[in-house]
Amino acid sequence: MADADGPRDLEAAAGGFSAIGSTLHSAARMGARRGLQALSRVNQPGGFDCPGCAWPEAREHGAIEFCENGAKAVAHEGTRRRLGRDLLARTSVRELLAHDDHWLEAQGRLVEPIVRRAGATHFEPIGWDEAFARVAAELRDLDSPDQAVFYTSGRASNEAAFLWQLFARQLGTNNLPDCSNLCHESSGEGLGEAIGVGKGTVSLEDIERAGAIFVIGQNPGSNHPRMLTTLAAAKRRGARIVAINPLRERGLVRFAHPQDPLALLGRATAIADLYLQVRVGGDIALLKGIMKEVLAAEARDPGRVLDWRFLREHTQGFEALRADLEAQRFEELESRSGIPRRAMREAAEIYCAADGSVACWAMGITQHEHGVANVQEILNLLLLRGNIGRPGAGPCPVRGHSNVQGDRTVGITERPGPAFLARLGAEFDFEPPSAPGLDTVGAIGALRDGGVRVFLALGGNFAVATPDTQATAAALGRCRLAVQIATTLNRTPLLAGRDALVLPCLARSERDLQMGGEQFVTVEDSMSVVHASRGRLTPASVALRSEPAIVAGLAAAALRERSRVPWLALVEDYDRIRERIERVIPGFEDFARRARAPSGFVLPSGARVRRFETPSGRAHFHVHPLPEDSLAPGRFLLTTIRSHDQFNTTVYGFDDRLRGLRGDRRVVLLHPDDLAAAGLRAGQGVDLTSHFRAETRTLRGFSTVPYDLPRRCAAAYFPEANGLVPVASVAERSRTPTYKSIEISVTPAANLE
Ligand SMILES: Nc1nc2c(c(=O)[nH]1)N[C@H]1C(S)=C(S)[C@@H](COP(=O)(O)OP(=O)(O)OC[C@H]3O[C@@H](n4cnc5c(=O)[nH]c(N)nc54)[C@H](O)[C@@H]3O)O[C@H]1N2
Ligand SMILES: Nc1nc2c(c(=O)[nH]1)N[C@H]1C(S)=C(S)[C@@H](COP(=O)(O)OP(=O)(O)OC[C@H]3O[C@@H](n4cnc5c(=O)[nH]c(N)nc54)[C@H](O)[C@@H]3O)O[C@H]1N2
Ligand SMILES: [Mo]
Repeated sequence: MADADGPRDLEAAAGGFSAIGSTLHSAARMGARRGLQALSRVNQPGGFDCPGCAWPEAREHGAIEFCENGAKAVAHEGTRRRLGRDLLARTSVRELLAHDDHWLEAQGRLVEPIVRRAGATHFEPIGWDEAFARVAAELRDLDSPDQAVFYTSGRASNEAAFLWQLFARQLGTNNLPDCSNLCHESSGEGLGEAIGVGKGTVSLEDIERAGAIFVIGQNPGSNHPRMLTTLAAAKRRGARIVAINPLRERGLVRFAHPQDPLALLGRATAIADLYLQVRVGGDIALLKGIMKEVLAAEARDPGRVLDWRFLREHTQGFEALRADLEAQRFEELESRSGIPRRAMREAAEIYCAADGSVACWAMGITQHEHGVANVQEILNLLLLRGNIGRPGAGPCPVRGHSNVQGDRTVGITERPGPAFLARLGAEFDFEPPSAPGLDTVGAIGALRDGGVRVFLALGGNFAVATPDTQATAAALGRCRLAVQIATTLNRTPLLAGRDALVLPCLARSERDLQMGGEQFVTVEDSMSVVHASRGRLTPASVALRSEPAIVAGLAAAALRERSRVPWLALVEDYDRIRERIERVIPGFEDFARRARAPSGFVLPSGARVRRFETPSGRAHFHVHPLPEDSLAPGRFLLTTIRSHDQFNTTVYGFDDRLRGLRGDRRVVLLHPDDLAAAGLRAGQGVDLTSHFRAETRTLRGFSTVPYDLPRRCAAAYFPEANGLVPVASVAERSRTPTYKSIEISVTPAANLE
């Protein structure tokens, strides 16, 4: 299906020459030899897991398995720049805060533990033992263990994360918020209720076999580039692809594989057969419209469209869904979604003609007030034709951070189940706390109210990734001690109220030497494949410690005789941690051996074989009302997006090649007619004001970009726009911030003279 394009078209495709150039540029930043050595190890057996996204590796190894983004992530941690003592001695915390995050990250790798002591203006070096002792003293001084919060970002390995949650629970708290609360929580919630497991059910082979692939609210060209290889291959063997996205994202339109010789000759593969530019927040209306057309097809051809046998044997709630769909009017669905009925029908035809359908989705679906409902409407569509638990079919929430799924599997959650707690308690001979802890949004509130005195983070950049940047910064300022385990310096520890400790760790790509020899860790990708990741590069500094070693050091110092866990012995040889994981978490039988298999192993899931672990034993349809249309006249529904030149809060550069934007990320994308109607010009300076209940928040210094997106929608970059998102504006049930639907007004820049 590949169609030939001229060189100019190729420039406009995702991948292609520009991606190669950008990749080599990244490698060069590490020093050419070290760079290429590192890149040749990414996602290879015996190598390390790409610290970029969570898209699975192809099973046949030998192929080069990294992309432009992976190269950037590897180059970022492999940089030769070091954030040394001299810089910290001459730059006060206040001065550090005056720099943006791009500058902070660009100072390079941390080389030793650093502390800002109460009352001090600067960070200074501190020894590991003293650092651990300070944290221990502060934790022991708490009135209640619930005054501590243990945040986790999804790059942490299974081994580090398992020890982290054990530390928190032995201290006595379930305050384990994580980046997943900001990310796929709506997927976990929606899937869990509908099919009994909060994960996707498909494998790469399923995508390779699917007749139709829906890519909804996801931008693989920027965020999961290796997925485009899979999609292009699916296309070539005849699969049909439907993209649902307010923006026409390049990677979903056409793709040239940077390592494909044909691409070098000027060929790109067209990806989407049907591109539905849905209004921001219009997915429920659109999915209902598509499902109405599926029911209409069934009415025309009774017994041939729906999978009646599957519906009878394995599902519950179909009649209620049908009644709801019959009551919906197409005019309403069209105006809410912005998609004409004929396009809904076309999507339904593609869906009904396919033997198996896979639905992939990401943040465009989850980060809405109706995120859980969005997910369940996707599941409704899949269930109608039995598209789950058979080859070439199923739900596929595409995860972000490379081990965010694994972290949840090994116990990073603020709401642990009783069975898990019982096994954890039995294994380590203690009584784990059962009361639910704080999630990420809850943690911001508790910090603000003075209920959190110690904030600890295993990676991530809590202050910048969360909503309401100003308010969250102020909230962090109320804790007594912030402890950040990190590879680079970011804003979060700079905002701590009194003391701040930054504990520098080894990066994924670096050699991890413990008493028991060289170690590897494990991660789980988006498709439940667990495999080893072994760093090979020389660490950025001799003083760095591994994440498991830092967590064990902290726990041993803080818990002392209160804990019967042999913390330090566990990290001498990570197989000892894996033995414990095996005894606590189902599905990890024979973990140490299977972790060494070149392609790892797949965690079992009932839903994959149509054994739905819901109370009824069936998969459930869910009926959700159309969300109210509450956008006030003259306002826009803002969505926040990523570029390929960032990894979340780490901004590598200011270009967005794939969207044709250069040099500036403080922009707001609007439809040209909306710009004109508002009396605004392209490139004009504007202020953005968000409106939530009676509250407003304003960010200044943005400029307008006319862009191809639906009327009354707007887009701006994460994290620049986070100050507009109210902490209290969260998804129903999953409590994910509504980063993808914020009501804003756009006004000419105020003259501040
Ligand atoms: N290069 C790079 N790679 C990354 C990351 C990164 O920052 N940079 N981050 C990683 C992480 S943690 C994650 S979670 C993933 C995120 O991966 P994605 O979810 O793909 O990333 P986003 O840019 O947040 O937004 C996704 C898409 O949703 C669309 N969208 C916005 N609103 C709506 C809506 O209402 N409906 C629909 N249907 N679509 C909508 C946007 O136009 C955008 O194309 O990527 C991971 N990979
Ligand atoms: N407006 C808006 N906000 C969003 C989103 C959005 O779409 N829109 N998306 C949300 C999503 S999906 C997510 S996942 C969150 C991300 O939230 P987080 O996971 O908290 O943030 P990151 O930016 O991924 O974290 C970057 C930091 O991780 C540290 N780091 C890097 N590698 C390592 C390592 O190997 N070990 C350790 N210990 N630290 C390391 C570095 O110091 C770096 O500064 O942001 C959320 N925020
Ligand atoms: Mo994410």
